[in-house]
Amino acid sequence: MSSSALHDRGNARVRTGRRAALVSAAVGTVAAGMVLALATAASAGTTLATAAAEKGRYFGTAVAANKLSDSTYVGILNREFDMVTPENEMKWDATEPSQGQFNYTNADRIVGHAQTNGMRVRGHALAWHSQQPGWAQNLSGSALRSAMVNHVTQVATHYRGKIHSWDVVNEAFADGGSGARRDSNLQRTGNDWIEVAFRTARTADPGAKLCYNDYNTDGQNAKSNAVYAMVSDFKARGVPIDCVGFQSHFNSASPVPADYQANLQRFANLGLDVQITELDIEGSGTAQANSFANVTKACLAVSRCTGISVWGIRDTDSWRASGTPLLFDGNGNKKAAYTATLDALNGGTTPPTSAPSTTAPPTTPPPGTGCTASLSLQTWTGGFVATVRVTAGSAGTNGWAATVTLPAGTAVTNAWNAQNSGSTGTVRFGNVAYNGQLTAGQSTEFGFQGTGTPPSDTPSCTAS
Ligand code: G2I
Repeated sequence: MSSSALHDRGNARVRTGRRAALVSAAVGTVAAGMVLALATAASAGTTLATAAAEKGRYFGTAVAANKLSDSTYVGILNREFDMVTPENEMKWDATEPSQGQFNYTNADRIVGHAQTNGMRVRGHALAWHSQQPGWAQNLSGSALRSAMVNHVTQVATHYRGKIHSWDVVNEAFADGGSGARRDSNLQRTGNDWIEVAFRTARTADPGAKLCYNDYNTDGQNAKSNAVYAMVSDFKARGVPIDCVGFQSHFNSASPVPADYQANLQRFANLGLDVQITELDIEGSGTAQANSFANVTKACLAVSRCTGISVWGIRDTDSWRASGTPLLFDGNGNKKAAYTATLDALNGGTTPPTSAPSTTAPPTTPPPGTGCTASLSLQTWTGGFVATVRVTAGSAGTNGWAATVTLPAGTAVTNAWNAQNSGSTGTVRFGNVAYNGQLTAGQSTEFGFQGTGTPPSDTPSCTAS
C-alpha cells in the first residue's frame, strides 16, 4: 500500500456564522452600488482543528476515558480537536489484563466518542516495554513473542477500520549515545521483534497507518540516528511502516531542538509520514507560547508532517501537571500557548472576529447552486479508504449530504468528518456540526473506510 495515498487532506471547516455575516455584508454593499466578493479572503481557522485542517493537517489530543464525563473537558475536546489518542486505555495492561482475556471497555468509550463527533483515532500503543500486564512481564522468549503477536493481532483486529494511525512499537531505543535498542523483555526475544509487530499489525488492520513512536528523537542525535537507520532498513526490505511519531515532550532541560524541522524532514525524505504525537512543553507565558509556535511551524513546513497531537487538554490533565505544559489552564481557559499555536496554524494571522468592513475586489462566484462531490480511493485486497471532497455551489451551504452507492457485499466500517446513515447499499453521509457551512466554492473533505469492493460512481451531493 502506498502510504502517501492515505494522506489526510483535511476538511476546511468554517466558523459558524461567517457565511451569514458575509452574505448580509454583501447585501448591504450591493444595495449601496458597490461590489463585495464572497469568500475572497483566505479563511482562517478559529479552532485548532479547523486551522490545522485548512493546512491539510489534523490537530489531536490525548484523551482519558474517565474524563469524558467532565463537561468542561468534553466541551474543549469537541470544539478544538479532530484526532484523539487514548492516553492509557489501549495499552497492553489495559486491553489484556489477563492473558487471552481482552477488555476494551474504556478504549471503546474513547473510540465511540471520537466516531460520534467526527474525530479520528491514533491507536497507542500495541507493543511497548512499559505498561505491560504482570503476566507479560513474567514471560520471556518464544512464549512472550507469541503473546505479543497475539496481542497485536487481537487489538488491531478489534479496532480494524477505526484507527487512523497505530503506534505499533513505542520507545524501543535506548537513551544516550549508544544508538542501541533499549533492553527489555521484548528486545530479548530477538532483534526482529519490531518488524514482526509491524507485519502482524498490517495483516490485522491493513487500512491503518503504522508508526514507530519515540521520545528524545526530536532532533538529530544518536537515538534518532538509530531510529533513522532502522526505518531506512525497513523501507529497503519492505517491512510495512508508514510513519514515525515524535513525542515531543519538552522542558527547560530538553527544549525544542534547533534542528527540529530538519529532523522531521530527513525522516519524511525516507518516504513516510511524520507526526508530532505527544506534544507538551513545560513553562508559561511568552517563552512557552513561542516554543509551541515553533513546533507548529516546523510541522507546517514539512509537507509529510500530517498532524500534531498534544498530550492532554488542560494543564491539570497532564501527566506532569506541575509543569503546566499544555494549551489550556486548569479552568479550561486558552493560554498564550494556545493563541500562538492557532496563529502559527493560520500562518501568523489572528482570525477575524467579524466580517471585514472594507470592500474587496470582485471575483466570479463558481457556477451552480447546491454542491458537488468527488471521490478518491486507496484500495487494498478486501478493503479501501474513500475520501470525498464536497464543494459548495454559488449559494454556499448551511448543510450538505453526499450519497454514495456501494457495490453488493461492500460495507462502511468507519467514517470521519461526516455521519453516515446505513452502511451498505446507498449510504448517505451528512455533514457534522463543524463542517456544514461552506461559503460559495469552498470545499471540505470527509472520509470513510470500507470492506469489500470500493464504490466506482461519483457521489451525488445535496445542499441545504
Ligand atoms: O510518560 C508520558 C508518555 C510518554 N510516551 C508514552 C505515553 O504512553 C506516556 O503517557 C503516560 C501517561 O500520560 C500517564 O498517564 O504514560 C504513563 C505511564 O507510562 C501514564 O501514567 C500512568 C501511571 O503511571 C499509572 O500509575 C496510572 O494508573 O497513568 C495510569 C492511569 O492514570
